[in-house]
Amino acid sequence: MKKIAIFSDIHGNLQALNSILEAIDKEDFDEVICLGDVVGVGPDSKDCLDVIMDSNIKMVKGNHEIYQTNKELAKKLLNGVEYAHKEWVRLTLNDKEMEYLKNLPIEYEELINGQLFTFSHFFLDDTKEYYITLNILGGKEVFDVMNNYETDYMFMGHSHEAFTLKNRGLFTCVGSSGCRKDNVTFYTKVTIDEKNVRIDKKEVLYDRKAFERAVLKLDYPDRERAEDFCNIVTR
Ligand SMILES: [Mn+2]
Repeated sequence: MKKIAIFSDIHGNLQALNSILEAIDKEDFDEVICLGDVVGVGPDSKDCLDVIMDSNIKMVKGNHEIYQTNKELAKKLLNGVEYAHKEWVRLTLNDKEMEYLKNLPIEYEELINGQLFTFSHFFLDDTKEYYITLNILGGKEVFDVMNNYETDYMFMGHSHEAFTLKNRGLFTCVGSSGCRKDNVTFYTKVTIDEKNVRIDKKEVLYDRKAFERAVLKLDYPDRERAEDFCNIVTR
């Protein structure tokens, strides 16, 4: 039997990250995988990244990590305030952290009991270098993309709402653990044995008040996005 813990889209929510890792620590997982977007949106990108770097967690790149390492692409894709936010995050990161981001894989694959497991922040195009922007629940388009994936199980993030779609393989979006609207976050527990693959969402409480304080004490570019995604009332 193999047990894997997965989470994604922490987005600078240090309180949620710490609570998830504490919960994961209590169980004997064989692997812990973070599906990207550790940085951006919330107030504590650098600290969250340091926690991941100091752990044995396997991480893949999300678009927010790509924005940090590919300035040209960030310029092309982001509007003024989004770019200002990216630069604000960038100025907090040192060379070691930037090097870590540059070296992250975009996809991670593992063969378990003869079945292929794919871990990635989002759907990738044929070059496996860039991702496909699509409305993730947009019907036929999504199924066309899934048809190009030679895998049995895929786990991804990016969409902040969790969902599972069945095609040739089983595609699970684990959702965002950092952009939460209350004091509950979660990780995904995958239990794999000879016969079954079981996927459970495990809820975890985190220090919501400390998170809100961390957002509100800093006046950073595009803070409104964090307020909006996390339902933080400023007045
Ligand atoms: Mn993303």
